[in-house]
Amino acid sequence: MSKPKDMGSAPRPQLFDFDGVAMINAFTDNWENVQNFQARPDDIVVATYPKAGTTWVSYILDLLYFGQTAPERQTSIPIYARVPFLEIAYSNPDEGINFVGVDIVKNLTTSPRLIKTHLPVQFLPKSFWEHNCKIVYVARNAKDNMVSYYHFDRMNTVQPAPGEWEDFFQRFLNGKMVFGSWYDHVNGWWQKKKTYSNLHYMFFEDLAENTELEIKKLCSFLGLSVSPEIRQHITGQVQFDNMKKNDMANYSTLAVMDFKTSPFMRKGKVGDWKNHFTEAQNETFDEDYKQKMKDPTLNFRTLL
Ligand code: PPS
Repeated sequence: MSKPKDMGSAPRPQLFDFDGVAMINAFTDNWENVQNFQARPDDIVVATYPKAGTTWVSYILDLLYFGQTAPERQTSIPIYARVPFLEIAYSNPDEGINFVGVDIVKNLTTSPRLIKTHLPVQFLPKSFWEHNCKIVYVARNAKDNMVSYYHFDRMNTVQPAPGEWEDFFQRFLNGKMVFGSWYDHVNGWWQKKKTYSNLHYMFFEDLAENTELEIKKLCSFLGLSVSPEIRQHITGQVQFDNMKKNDMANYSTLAVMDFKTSPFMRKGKVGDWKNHFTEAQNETFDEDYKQKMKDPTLNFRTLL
């Protein structure tokens, strides 16, 4: 797939308020079909705020379920087709792109279906709850999440333009990001976990610290029996450097992303915020964080 000719100057979408959550058209245009989506009891949802480790966990899930039985899909189907993005509805006829997440999920022939969403908890289609589907939520500390999102908005032409870092920083604190406030998102899903037992809440930082242990916990949640050898093998396959050079996992096949500006697999680190935040920004951030994050049971690590 070729890159858009005028990628640098392509018009960027505008944010608007959607029931209290900042959104862009690409994620609301197919709203009714998304909300009426019919889940199956064995569907597995991977839910995240953007840039929290969605692709990492999607790839782990795909390997756990299909790595042994359908190894060919690892070298032939991009991760975004194996684990479709439920709410996306984006088309660009010039580039031959027509992504309607709901339809892509419906056309999956594998079982279970692995489904990606960035929806805040209150927007998840109700059929998933009714069928008591397993949900894996991945959260990443706000500072690194913000930095990753900034670089993503620079390189992804279907996202709003990030503007200057200082402005982006402020917008993130104000929750004016696509899919809304990080604070509301991670909190909303955390509160849900208290009443919905089929929700496994993971942290990017834990995955970075001990990937194999996190895979083990994930298997236990999913009820999967996976041998230590296979678990170790998957741990190797999903290391950052391996995913970065894997064209079926690194998004290099998507024309709307400008890898010359920033790669999708950028650094994959905990603590990169230190290279972006000024001291003043860090103080502002920490003060604001205390006001917004009141639940003492939800703790993030910003360094390992
Ligand atoms: S998206 O667009 O919301 O689906 O993006 P998402 O996949 O959630 O997040 C992308 C960030 O995750 C990093 N990543 C990884 N880090 C470490 N190890 C592995 N295997 C890995 N895979 C993805 C990716 O590099 C992005 O983070 P940054 O900090 O920008 O590098």
